[in-house]
Amino acid sequence: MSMDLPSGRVLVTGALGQIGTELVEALRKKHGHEAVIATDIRKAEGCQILNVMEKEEINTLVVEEQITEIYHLAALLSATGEKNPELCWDINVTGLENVIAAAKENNARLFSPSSIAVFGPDCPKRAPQITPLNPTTVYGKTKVVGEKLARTSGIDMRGIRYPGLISYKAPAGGGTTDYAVEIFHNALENGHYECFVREDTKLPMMYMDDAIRATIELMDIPFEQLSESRGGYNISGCSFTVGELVRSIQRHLPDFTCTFNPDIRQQYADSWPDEIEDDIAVKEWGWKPKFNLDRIVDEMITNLKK
Ligand code: NAD
Ligand code: AKB
Repeated sequence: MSMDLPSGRVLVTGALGQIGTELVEALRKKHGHEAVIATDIRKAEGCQILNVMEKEEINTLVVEEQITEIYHLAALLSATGEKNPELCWDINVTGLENVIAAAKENNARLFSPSSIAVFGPDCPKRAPQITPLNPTTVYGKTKVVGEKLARTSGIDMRGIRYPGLISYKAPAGGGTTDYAVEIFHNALENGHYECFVREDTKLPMMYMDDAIRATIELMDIPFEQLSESRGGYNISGCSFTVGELVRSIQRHLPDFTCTFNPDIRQQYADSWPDEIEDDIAVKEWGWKPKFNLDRIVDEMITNLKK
């Protein structure tokens, strides 16, 4: 198992998504532009095509590019995943197994995100790090498998149970927490948003800057310092209801209105915790968020207006 900190080249899968768009930027700043190979199943400038279902192609790329660190972001999120559970399992579990195989064969370190979707309705509303994981969604189940693989695969593999992520550089990718991104675009473009979960729905959320910093900080910690929780650390950002989000947006846009028309995503949201207990991440690698609700709203409105 590799116990060293990175000194080689970095591969990112799913690089054109909500997280990849900003993580690639941050990794290129850290390691240099040429050292970071961005890949996705979709085509874009500066990004190579790589389908994570193609095991041999992943291995060939890792060998040819002398990859020593992989950030595996290719996945289907909860809302898209529940519409096509078999595809969700294939991409999220088989795709991850393919990436683990390439990492193992080439002694590369691996970051693979988990999610607050690992928790189920039996979890306390303030979710502890260590608690039974009984998610109701297929998406959540794939993330529980990912965390288990982090403990059993025999490689240096790490992850974070990201909360819902809020950002302005790329659209949210088909999750339940997408309302917390869509609401800003609708507020600015139409002055109105019809939300697909109830006003009192409260979920753990985080601004993308915090999430990217957490990812890089976690990967910088010596392996020996991390415990069995390394496959999916709880990290907290801030928790708020949609009503609180609306009122914070109205500080900038007093005429903004929001109506509520819950759909199937309400059930997924109701099965997840309201808040996250992140004592283990704080203790093991010093996690501390910087953005609260009002600061996130200020950043989102200012940047989207630009
Ligand atoms: P996203 O949907 O925005 O991006 C995923 C990317 O993967 C897309 O660009 C897509 O084209 C690509 N992709 C899909 N199938 C692929 C395949 N077969 N091969 C290669 N690429 C493929 O997702 P995201 O929000 O950037 O999430 C990245 C990771 O973080 C996922 O594992 C997700 O579960 C996790 N996560 C995200 C959030 C969030 O709020 N964004 C929260 C918790 C966990
Ligand atoms: C989703 O809503 O599916 C994601 C997540 C919390 O994993 N944002």
